[in-house]
Amino acid sequence: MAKPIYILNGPNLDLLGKREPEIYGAQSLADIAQALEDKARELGLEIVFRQSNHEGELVDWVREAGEKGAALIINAAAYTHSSVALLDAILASGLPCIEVHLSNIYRREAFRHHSYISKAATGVICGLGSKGYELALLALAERLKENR
Ligand code: CA2
Repeated sequence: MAKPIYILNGPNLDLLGKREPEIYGAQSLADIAQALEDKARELGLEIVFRQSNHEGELVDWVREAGEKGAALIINAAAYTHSSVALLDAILASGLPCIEVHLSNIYRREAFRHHSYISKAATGVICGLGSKGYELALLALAERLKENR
């Protein structure tokens, strides 16, 4: 069986749909997961979709993705701006990786303008809301097809 695409989400993204809809949209994380499951089925892909509030757990999952997955989509949330550990794990995984942010981090506070993750990312999508995850999945689907 083909390896799945891991879609990992960082701290506080479990609050989606409950707070700050003007920044992050009205959809819950479960809504986003469902839409991505549907899109993945259309594309003939398997996904593993997870969220954690803990940096170490995210590092463990990136390492799991490196062993069992074909590619990685990650919204590391606030760890984007602080985590060398996640950067190192993504680099070590050797996976194609797309970094996604719901909001346009460059229109926000200066501390959100720097991403440690981007150094390991094949591509970065931000500011398009949950559509960003879908576009990342499409891009990886094409890439994986080319490399078959
Ligand atoms: O825009 C994004 O996707 C972010 O990764 C979201 C992070 C933020 O720290 C990054 O700078 C940009 C925050 C995720 C918190 O999500 C919430 C959702 C609803 C209510 C409150 C927080």
